[in-house]
Amino acid sequence: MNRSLDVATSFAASVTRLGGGMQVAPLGRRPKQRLELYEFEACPFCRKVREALSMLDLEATVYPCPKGGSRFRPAVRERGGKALFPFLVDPNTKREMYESDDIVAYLFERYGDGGVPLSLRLGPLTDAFSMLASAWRPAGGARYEPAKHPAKLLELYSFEASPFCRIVRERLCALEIPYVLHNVAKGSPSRDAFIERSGKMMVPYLVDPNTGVEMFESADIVAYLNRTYAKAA
Ligand SMILES: N[C@@H](CCC(=O)N[C@@H](CS)C(=O)NCC(=O)O)C(=O)O
Repeated sequence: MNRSLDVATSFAASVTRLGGGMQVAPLGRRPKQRLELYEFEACPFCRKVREALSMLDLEATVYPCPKGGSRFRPAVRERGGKALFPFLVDPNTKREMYESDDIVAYLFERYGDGGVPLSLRLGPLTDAFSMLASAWRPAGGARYEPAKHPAKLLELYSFEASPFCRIVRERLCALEIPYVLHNVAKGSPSRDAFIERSGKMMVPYLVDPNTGVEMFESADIVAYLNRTYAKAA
């Protein structure tokens, strides 16, 4: 896809959700162990959960489960009984959950101040706008593409409303590359540590411990992922 169109449709997806996942909400207790999220980028229900994670400044290990993918989908079927996404695992409470509304409510109850922001509690209206957001990029992070599997987890500094981060998450998703998602939305207390590490406040920022690469710039990151991990079908 042409780069300008790529960024424009990704930007449109964020605007359609009125920038949900741009700004941190009131925070509550912090998890000791990292959450785990099985999801795929194009799924509108998964987006609601990713917005919640950004707003609550929560990290997660993301296991991408694009359609046609075989890496992590079986684990969800085994653990929960069905291949339905999003699927959240909270090792701190041993909760394993389907259903985006239940997951969002759980996250704000446990890690926020209990109140779910309006943009995420409008039921069918929230779903409709999240579906519209996905509709801008129907092929983005929807289907599996053959890839090599890195031994160590990649790390991505991101926040849900950033159109540039979405472009990178879509690629990680299609290639079924699991990663640690560090959310650094506006107001995030994690931003100082991120700036300390990377040198400036800009996302997406990819860290690949398999190759020692650490980089900014969504187009360069996508090219790096393609070069390093994509396999011709
Ligand atoms: N009510 C559920 C709906 C979840 C749902 O329908 N997810 C779709 C993806 S958008 C799914 O998992 N489909 C099965 C598949 O992709 O194989 C929720 O809000 O979490």
